[in-house]
Amino acid sequence: MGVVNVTPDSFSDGGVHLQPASAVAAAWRMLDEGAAIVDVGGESTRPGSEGVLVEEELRRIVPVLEGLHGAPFSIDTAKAEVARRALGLGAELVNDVTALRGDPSLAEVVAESGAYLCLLHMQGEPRTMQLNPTYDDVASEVAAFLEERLRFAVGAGIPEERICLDPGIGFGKTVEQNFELVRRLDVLTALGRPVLVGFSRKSSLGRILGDPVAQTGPLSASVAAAVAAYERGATILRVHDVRPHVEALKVAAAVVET
Ligand code: HH2
Repeated sequence: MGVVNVTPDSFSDGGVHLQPASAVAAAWRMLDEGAAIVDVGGESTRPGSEGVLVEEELRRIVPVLEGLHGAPFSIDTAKAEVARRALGLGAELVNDVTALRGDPSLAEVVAESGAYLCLLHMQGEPRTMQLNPTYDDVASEVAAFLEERLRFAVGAGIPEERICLDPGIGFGKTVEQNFELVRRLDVLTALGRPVLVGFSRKSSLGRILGDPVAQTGPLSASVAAAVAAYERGATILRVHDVRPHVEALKVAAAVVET
C-alpha cells in the first residue's frame, strides 16, 4: 500500500503532494512500481495534530481521487462524508484510524458501499497520544481492542471478510511497544483477519538507530521493519517508498514461501 498524503503537515511528507497533479502523479508512479493499492489521505494524524474540517479534507482529496479513476485506491479518513465522496469516486477500502469510534455515520457508509475497511488501534487521540502511552501487555490489549472493533463493525453490517486489522504503529505507543507489536504479530494474526502494518518512516525507527528526538526514520529502517512484519504474518505493508519495499518484499517472499 503506497501512501499519498495530500496534507501540508504529515510527519514525513507534509506539503510534498499538496498540489493535486503532484499527488496524482505520485500515486500512479507507486502503482507502476508495484503497489497493490494507494492510500490517499487529506488529514494528518501525526502526534500533536489537531485535525481538519470536512470541507478542507474534501478540497484536498477530491481532485486527487478524480485523477485516480480506474486505479485501486483507499481513503484514509475517519469522516463519513469524506468516505462517502471517496467511495463514489471509486475507493475500494476505507482506512479509519479511529476504528469506527470517530464518526457515528461511518459504519453505515462503509456497510452500504460494500467496500473494504481497515480498523486501527490507537490509544488516546492524535493530539495527546504520545504523551504517556501505557499498557500492561501491549500485544494482548491491542488484540482485544481490535477483536471488539471487528465485532462492532460486523454488527453494523460490514462483512468480516472485508475487514483488515492494524496494530497502529506510533498511535499511542512507545518505541519498545511498537517493536513488541511487530515481534508478537502472531497475537493479531490469530484473530483471523489480514493484518496491515504501517511502520514506514516512523520516528521509532530513527530513535532505535540512536537519535532520541528523531521525528522520522530512514528508508533502510523502514524496509527492515516491513520485512520483519511480513515474516511475522502481515499481509499489507503501508509504505511511502514503494519500489524498494516491493523489491525487498519480493526477495523476502522468495525465501519464506515455497
Ligand atoms: N499511519 C499513518 C496514517 N494512517 N493508517 C493505517 N492503517 N496504518 C498506519 O500505520 C497509518 C495510517 C501515519 O503516517 P502518515 O500517513 O505518513 O502521516 P500523517 O498521519 O502525518 O499524514
